[in-house]
Amino acid sequence: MRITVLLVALLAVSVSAQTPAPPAAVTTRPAFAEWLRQLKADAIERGIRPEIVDEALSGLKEPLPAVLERDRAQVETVLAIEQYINRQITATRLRDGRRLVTEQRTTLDAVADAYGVPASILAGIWGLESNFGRFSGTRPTVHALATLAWDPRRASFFREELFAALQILDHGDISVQEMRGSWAGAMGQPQFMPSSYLQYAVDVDGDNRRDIWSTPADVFGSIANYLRGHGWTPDQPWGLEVSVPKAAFSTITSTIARREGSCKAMRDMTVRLPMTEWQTLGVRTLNGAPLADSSEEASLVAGSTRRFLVYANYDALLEYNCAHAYALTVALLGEDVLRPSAAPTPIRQAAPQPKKPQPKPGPANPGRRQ
Ligand SMILES: [Ca+2]
Repeated sequence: MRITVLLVALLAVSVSAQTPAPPAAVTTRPAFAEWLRQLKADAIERGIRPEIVDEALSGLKEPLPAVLERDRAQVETVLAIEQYINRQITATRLRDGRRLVTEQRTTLDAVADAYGVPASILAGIWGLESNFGRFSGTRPTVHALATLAWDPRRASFFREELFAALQILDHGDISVQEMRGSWAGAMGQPQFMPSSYLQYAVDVDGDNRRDIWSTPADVFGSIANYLRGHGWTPDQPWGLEVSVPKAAFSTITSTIARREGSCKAMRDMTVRLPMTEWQTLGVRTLNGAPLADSSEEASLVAGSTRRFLVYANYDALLEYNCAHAYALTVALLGEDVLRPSAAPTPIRQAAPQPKKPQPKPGPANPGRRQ
């Protein structure tokens, strides 16, 4: 095997949006009004109806300072996978999540059945992205994207996202006023960037609008469709938490290769091996039982204290946001909120301090959002 070291995975996020950019060519930046005039002409040339272009862009007088400030804030936070999980899966979030998921259970189950993506995964993403539909950002998307498209730092990326947002408005899915989300243009309860919306948002309730802002069926369907579009195999699990004795972990770390990939999280997991091989290496279920026979191959993902065997479907979660902390929290949060409330939540182990600084997990996947 080519690489012989398994990184003991601290939280690792490969985030182009959080990579410091080269010095901006501020001197060549046109005035916002002048830039906007050209943008409007380009949008019309791309086929957006002039009245939509006018409605969406004419009210914009200046870039949004708060958006520029957020974009420049390069916050480095030290968080291990376990710390992130513990911070996100709180008693309050579970209590509220159980209530909100129960309210939507029929819709959630119907979408889960239709797409072959477990309700727990849909609930986990819903919970993490929007606190189960309660908050999905209040920034006006067009204004935020226009600000970031005008700013030279990542202008071409956000310019395309801005045109995608105008396409959505042109189609009539949402009004300019209602099109809101994060400071970086991630929209609605799934926090889709406009380009992801165009590709993956779906109208499940049949009103001819793909409403990821306030229609739960469309929210769940769009998340499920995104995962299917990124390789989720229907009716297959994501993975499971396992126990790995110290000596076995040491052997695995020194002998099993890591995967390759453009995203750091992909490189912070082992290659896939048959479950029988993991069994031979000493990996067991959390309560020490032998691993179930499975034809699926799995990779080992290691936090500071917790270990997980993850199947191919886990990759689709990394496509949503390429960080193990994110993907594991989605899976665990979803399972927790769907667990009957009488059942105790597994006790989380206290997370030790990580060994080195890592970027904060956050608005991440360039394919989906920034
Ligand atoms: Ca709809």
